[in-house]
Amino acid sequence: MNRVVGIRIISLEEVDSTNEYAKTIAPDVPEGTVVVAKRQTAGRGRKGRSWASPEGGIWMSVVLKPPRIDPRLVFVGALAVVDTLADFGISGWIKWPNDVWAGGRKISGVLTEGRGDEYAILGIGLNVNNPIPEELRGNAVSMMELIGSKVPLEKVIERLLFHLDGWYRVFLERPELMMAKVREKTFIIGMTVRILEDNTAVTGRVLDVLDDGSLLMFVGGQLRRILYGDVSLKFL
Ligand code: BT5
Repeated sequence: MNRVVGIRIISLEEVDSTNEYAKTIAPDVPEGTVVVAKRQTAGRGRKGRSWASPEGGIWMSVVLKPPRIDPRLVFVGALAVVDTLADFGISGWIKWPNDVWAGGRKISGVLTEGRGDEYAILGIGLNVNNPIPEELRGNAVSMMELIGSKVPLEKVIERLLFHLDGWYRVFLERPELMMAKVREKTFIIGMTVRILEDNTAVTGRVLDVLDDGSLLMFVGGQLRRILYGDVSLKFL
């Protein structure tokens, strides 16, 4: 089967946000086109939060055109990051819905955005050799920090593209298999967490990640399904 992710790569020195750039070119480029930048001046997280993107990390967006836009696309990014980390001896875990953690801190974030059924942008930020800003140090970590030496960035990009391509294929053909892997790699299962859903806080124990990507929780003696809109999750 032909490769999809990475068939075309646009490398930039600096950009506001690779997701923004990818959105402007999305209608005119083939599926699988990748935008990668050395630095972002206005890297974004969800809900307009900012994403620190100094030189040395991977700031990348992939233009995808699946038959149907499905919010589970976020897991293609998260699993590809987990597998990429494993290639370098780092054990990474998914903090549902869109973070990857390693060594107890956040090493990567995924931001999916779409336009109807026309296209989806899968944005991935991965701390590799970049410095972590002072204010994030307690919660964020880089591959370099975990390994103890600089990591070849090109090699990490190459592995990430390889795994993105693989997981995108599984997502298209056997999404339930992808979700089985997500379940295996989600470290919050069994933990008590607090979730902020549309400004309403819900506290409970996480039981499972369901096949549709939602979180099954035990809240106040009842089962609750949390859809992964713009929720933020805190440990208790
Ligand atoms: C995310 O948002 O985790 C998604 C981040 C996606 C970034 C990529 S980079 C390529 C593409 N282009 C973009 O403009 N964005 C995507 P969220 O769950 O909202 O988390 C944001 C929070 O993570 C911030 O409020 C900080 O607390 C924290 N954070 C910011 N920069 C970080 C970093 N480099 N490493 C770890 N944590 C960070």
